[in-house]
Amino acid sequence: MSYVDEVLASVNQKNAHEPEFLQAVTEVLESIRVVVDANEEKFRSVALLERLVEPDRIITFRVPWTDDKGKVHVQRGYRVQYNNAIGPYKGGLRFHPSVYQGILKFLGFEQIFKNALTTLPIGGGKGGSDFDPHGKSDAEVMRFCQAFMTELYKYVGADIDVPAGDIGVGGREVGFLFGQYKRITTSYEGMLTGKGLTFGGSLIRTQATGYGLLYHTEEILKLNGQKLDGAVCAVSGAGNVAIYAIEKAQQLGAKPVTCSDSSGWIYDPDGIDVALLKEVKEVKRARLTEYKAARPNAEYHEGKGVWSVKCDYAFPCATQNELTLDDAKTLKANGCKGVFEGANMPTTLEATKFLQDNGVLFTPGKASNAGGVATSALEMSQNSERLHWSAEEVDERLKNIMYGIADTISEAAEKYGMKGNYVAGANIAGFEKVAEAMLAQGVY
Ligand code: NDP
Ligand code: 2IT
Repeated sequence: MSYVDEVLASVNQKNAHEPEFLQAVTEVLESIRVVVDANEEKFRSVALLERLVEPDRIITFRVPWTDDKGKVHVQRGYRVQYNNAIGPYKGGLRFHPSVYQGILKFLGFEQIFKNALTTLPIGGGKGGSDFDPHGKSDAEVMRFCQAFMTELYKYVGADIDVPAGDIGVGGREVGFLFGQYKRITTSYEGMLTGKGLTFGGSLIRTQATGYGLLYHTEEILKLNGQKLDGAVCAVSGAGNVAIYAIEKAQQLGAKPVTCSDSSGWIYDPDGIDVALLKEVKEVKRARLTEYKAARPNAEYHEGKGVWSVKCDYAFPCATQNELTLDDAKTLKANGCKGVFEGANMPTTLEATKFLQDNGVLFTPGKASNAGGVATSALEMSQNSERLHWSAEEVDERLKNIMYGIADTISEAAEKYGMKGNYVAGANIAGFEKVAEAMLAQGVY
């Protein structure tokens, strides 16, 4: 049995109840097979793959918090510190009822390769809780965040592990988490990113994942003789990533016509009104029915459906496995020429294969959504030197990082005879950097 197959069999056996984690590991190991096969003895002798797939540690803790009526609730909190071969653990916190260890292991594992692709010195980690911020008051969210950090503070730090936002964790939550860390430790340090601009946050971090996704897309399209200008785009999600993807797509001359949340989706033939979307989602924290109420020409539908709309390019920006094989077939039939992942692993393995086999450009989240964590690393740099860079400077760096990632994954795919397979390109380029660092640091 080949080394890759052996490790895959063991991972499947040991983690049978974590399907998202198995999906992420399968995708990565299958696509680095060519590199592993060429170095089989060297890698096997130091158990490189076994060490890569096993997190350095997983911290799990109880999070008790009190609601506004005085009732006490208990949530589970986690931090998966996956791999720090190239820098301190770095990755977001997700607050969503679907969170369990398997989701955070998949996200932490993906983060290792994503962070390597940014070229910045950050390792991979992820954390979160099964807490659901929807419908909670600001005071409830604050008490939950304070309780969460009361445990987490022991394990994080500016040179140890630096969390940030993800689903359900934005500027409000990061502020509460930072306040509690500061209170407990009396230390004022950059141990979280995505902070407010008045207390160490970086300009452009809020916009970075969505903007970065579009910079990345621009470059991939350029490499393939296509362009965004005039293109109709389908976007899913209506959160941080989706909103700023829509904003940048418009700035680059494209026309995004959809967005969605967990209740339903919008088709706005005139193009999404991004100011209205921000008002509904960022200010009022309301449902998309409020968007429809203010836009008579727009359609609102319950459930799932953004991939049924005719578009040139698709940007899944909500959650994992939201774009299935059937969706991929519909997109292709409707003339879609490219799918660029804003979310982490939003496309199923079958859908990815279908798109790749049918000439649809496809880039994986670990490459195309890396702008968020890259800008987080820029926030860490600013915190370390106690300086604040201008929006232009951060945006310019973000742009160059995203163009660079597109070129890197394209070249890596070509080098191994898989031209245009950006999944393989991203996994190989990320793996090569992490593997080299792990090999140099001995067995640990
Ligand atoms: P937000 O919480 O800001 O927004 C998430 C959006 O997706 C909301 O519109 C939400 O709808 C919808 N959504 C979430 N879960 C589901 C679900 N199970 N079914 C249907 N819709 C869902 O999160 P982000 O925008 O920050 O994150 C979106 C994706 O991007 C995630 O995969 C995340 O891991 C990834 N990502 C985020 C980065 C960041 O910097 N924030 C960086 C890189 C990747 P509702 O409000 O109704 O739940
Ligand atoms: O998935 C991701 O890359 C993020 N949620 C951002 C992580 C970060 O540390 O900024």
